[in-house]
Amino acid sequence: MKLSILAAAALVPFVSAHYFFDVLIIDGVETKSNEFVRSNTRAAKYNPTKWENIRDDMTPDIDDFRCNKGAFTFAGQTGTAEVQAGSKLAMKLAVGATMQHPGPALVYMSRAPTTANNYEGQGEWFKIHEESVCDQTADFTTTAWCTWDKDRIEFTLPADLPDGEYLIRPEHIGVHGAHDGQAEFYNTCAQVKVVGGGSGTPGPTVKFPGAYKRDDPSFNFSIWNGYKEYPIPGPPVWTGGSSSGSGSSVNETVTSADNSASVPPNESTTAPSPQEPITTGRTCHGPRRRRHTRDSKHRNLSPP
Ligand SMILES: [Cu+2]
Repeated sequence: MKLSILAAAALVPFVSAHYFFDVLIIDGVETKSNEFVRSNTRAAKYNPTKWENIRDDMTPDIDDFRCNKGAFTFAGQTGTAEVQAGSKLAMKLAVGATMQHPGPALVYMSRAPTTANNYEGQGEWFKIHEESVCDQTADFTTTAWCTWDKDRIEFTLPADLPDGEYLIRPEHIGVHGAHDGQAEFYNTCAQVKVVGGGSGTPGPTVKFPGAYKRDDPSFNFSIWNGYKEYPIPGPPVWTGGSSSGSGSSVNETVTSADNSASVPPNESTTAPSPQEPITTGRTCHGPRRRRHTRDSKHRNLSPP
């Protein structure tokens, strides 16, 4: 079936914008753009990472998925912010963008063996924050999602975090095209030195790449046809204490024997139903309202 771009646009009634994180906010105080956040080498810095219809060569299956394309080449020129365990941080988008894609936001951390500006992120990552749907009664294609139209992801560093240098990896995932395998990943890394921390053992941990699989239910999900529970990707959030989270039993601390916990539910992730919107097959983007920042690829899609 062939639909014109205009007809497809009418079926996909949400505003789109691409974006990237560049500012770390510490206890409400904004630092400078890329002062503590690694930049990237993408031709268009705001492009998402995808499995389908990829922009440049970025997919979630390559090493650069840790901090975004070429980010490690900026590590040496990026500062490392001293932050107190237990403090409130945020990661803010560049150039006034807001998260006008439906989907979850997650924040991961990984401890550097030496210094943060010398660390590629190949070690273990644990999750310290996640948010997805905040209002099930709102429009599930837009405002139902906690991060909708916000310019930042806010989170708290666990007080139990051991002192040391870490990477912080904020991630927003646009799932508007996930029914078609086109989840969009927006992420980067900030460099921090945690002080005043505790003696917790963060976990469960995952690695990037590896934590996300193309056929995970989280990335084969439809926001169309009303609310349904969203399976948040990655391990459970670590809030302190032992490696399997607060209040865990001894048995749960054995990571190798705990694989079943990380296996996605064996639910069908079949093709989208015919009622779902038909996209143009090129991008997630239907209607153009010129919300993209300098995304010339999309400029010509405006209805005449
Ligand atoms: Cu998009």
